[in-house]
Amino acid sequence: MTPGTTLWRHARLASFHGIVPWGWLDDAALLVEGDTLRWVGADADLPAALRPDTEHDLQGALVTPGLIDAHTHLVYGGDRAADFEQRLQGASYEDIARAGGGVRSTVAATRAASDAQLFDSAAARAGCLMAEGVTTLEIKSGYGLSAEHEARCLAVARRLGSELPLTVRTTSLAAHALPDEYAGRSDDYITGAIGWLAQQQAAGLVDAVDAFCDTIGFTPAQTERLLRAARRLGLPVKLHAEQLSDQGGAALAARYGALSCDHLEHLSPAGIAAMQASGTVATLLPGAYYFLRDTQLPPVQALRDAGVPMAVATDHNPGSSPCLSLLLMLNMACTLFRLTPEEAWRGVTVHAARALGLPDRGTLAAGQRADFVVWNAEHPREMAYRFGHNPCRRVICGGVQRSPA
Ligand code: DI6
Ligand code: FE
Repeated sequence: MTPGTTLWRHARLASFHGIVPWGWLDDAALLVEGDTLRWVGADADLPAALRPDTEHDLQGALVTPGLIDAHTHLVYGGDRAADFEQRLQGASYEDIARAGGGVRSTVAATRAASDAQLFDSAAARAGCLMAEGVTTLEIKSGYGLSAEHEARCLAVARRLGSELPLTVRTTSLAAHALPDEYAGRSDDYITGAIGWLAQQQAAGLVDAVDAFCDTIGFTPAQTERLLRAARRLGLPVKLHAEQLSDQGGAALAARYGALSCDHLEHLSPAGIAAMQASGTVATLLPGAYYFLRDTQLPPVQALRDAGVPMAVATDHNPGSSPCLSLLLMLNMACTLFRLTPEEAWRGVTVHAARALGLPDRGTLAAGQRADFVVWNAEHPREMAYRFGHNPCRRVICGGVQRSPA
């Protein structure tokens, strides 16, 4: 059976396709067949013979690609509101982590949570992101830290993708923190994590591999062992790199063809050059920068000068970025990191897609997935300008309208 065709007419379109700023078209039409865009262009150029099954007149409403949150840790138990309180009483993020709080307290809460609790809490969080037009979401494990609990968290993330109307990509982040049972044996832990990876892949649970390469995470040598194992299994890699210190993680990940290096506040010129050479995306996470009250800015101008594509994501996690608004990250990428509104938008669309290795989305053009958002706004720069405001009117995900018209 041929899937139905739907024609969306008279959109103000920011397609992020081609060389025009914003991929802008004043009066555009989009023809959707099944889950794919068949034709996108000026309304005046619509082929005369077109006979769509359904037609909508958008009356000049703004349309953009569906938003892509390319870095989240959405599946976990509990919260860290008490850590937040301690930080306000003077403890640093590293102090809390070293004292057994931080990531390890979330690991305990995650292990204690049932699958249903993990699913329901993550689904509620995904719902907040989706309400703002997110159609593709990356979810990392990293709060299970054992074969059983890492696989459980990845399975919950996979189930979110099959039960909710959005695409979920899963990333194995067993090398997020050292669990207590491996205290003093971090090399053994990495050996274990490498073994789990093959099992996770055989179970169809993992799309990419990530690690936290930093002073309170894993060393470059340990990170490299994991990245090498991932590549041997044919899995793409990403890295939490240069967040709290410069470990040379970005250059290391670039050698393994990393899809993205993320955070990057302490990224060096050598790291930038390596990322440029390997075509690695720089994923900027203004929520963590803000929430940890960091003062070291990522080298945005140098990344821009080098032509390294920049993505922007929430880094949603309970410890350093309990943020559930990708639209707020657009604003913070501009106010805190000085991205232009168009750069910030490209960061949650076309460059976010690249950070996930998904060339079929992030722009609106013939052949791309039909993931798009209709907004109560005139121009996408308005979403970078306002904050605490959600003008999302309707979301079409894989050709299917998600919210009521
Ligand atoms: N960097 C971060 O900012 C998060 N993980 C990481 O590797 C923080 C995770 C947490 O505090 O729970
Ligand atoms: Fe993260």
